[in-house]
Amino acid sequence: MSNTDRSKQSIVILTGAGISKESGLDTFRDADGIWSKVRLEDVATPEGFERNPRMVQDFYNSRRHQLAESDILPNAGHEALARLEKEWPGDVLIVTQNIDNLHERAGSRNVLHMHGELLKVRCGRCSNQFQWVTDLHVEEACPACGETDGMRPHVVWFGEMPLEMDRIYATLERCALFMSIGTSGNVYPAAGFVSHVRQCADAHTIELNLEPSEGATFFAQALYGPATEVVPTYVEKILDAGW
Ligand code: BJW
Repeated sequence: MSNTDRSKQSIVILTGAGISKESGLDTFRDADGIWSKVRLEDVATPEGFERNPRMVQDFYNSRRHQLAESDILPNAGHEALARLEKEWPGDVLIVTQNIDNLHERAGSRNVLHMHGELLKVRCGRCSNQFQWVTDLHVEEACPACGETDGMRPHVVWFGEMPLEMDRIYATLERCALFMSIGTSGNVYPAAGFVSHVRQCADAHTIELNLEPSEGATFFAQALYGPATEVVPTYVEKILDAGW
């Protein structure tokens, strides 16, 4: 591949909880994952929030606290992707299902959080969003409209529409490389991105994960191992010789 060609080759990277595991954040569906401790119906659905807003706010407040702990840091996987964005002459977009901010803290700038962001909240009454680093309380007044019954974490629960879908699909359709990192392939629409790419783009597809995901057979290539090892290795290869 010549440098001129590279500048036209865009890369889309889907990330999931597995990339942040070695930074100290739990995945969802591994044996010790979040869903082994709390029921997703209780904390990750609009119905669960309606039933028990305090339990849901407590769940996200404790995850917000954990993200602020001094030992929760970007790892070599996040750092390699930030390096790729800096050094690859074409566009690099990270579409993350994660609500943590470890990609940004590693230096990535082009990041879409399709399932929302832990450090943001929004008002269901007036739709304004706010940066939020502390606890969010039940009956918190909205800083914009003042209503006390609309504030919620800025996250996407089951049954809700993920964010930025038009932009994501448009970018998937013109990419040359689609990488999926640290996601089990259980949750749609993200789990369907690889099939969409294969239908709509002439792209190479690769999964980097600890183990084969639910959608492993849809990828042209796979590298299995911890993200802190396989991601830097593959990024080095791309920058050196392409895919
Ligand atoms: C490592 C590692 C290491 C470990 N290194 N790797 C029937 C069929 C199809 C779809 C549906 C259906 N019924 C309902 C649906 C739709 C539903 C859905 O997909 N349900 C499934 C359960 C079937 N989806 C939705 O409702 C979504 N909305 C929607 O579809 O809207 C309609 C629509 C229509 C048309 C177009 C577009 C939209 C919304 C989904 C919202 C998901 N929300 C959550 C919570 C977010 C907030 C929070 O964080 O609390 O998002 S659930 C949770 O799962 C979270 C994650 O982002 C998401 C994905 O999990 P992820 O990242 O894959 O984690 P794990 O734990 O599953 O996997 C980790 C992987 O890492 C594993 O493979 C490990 O091996 C690996 N790993 N250590 C590398 N060191």
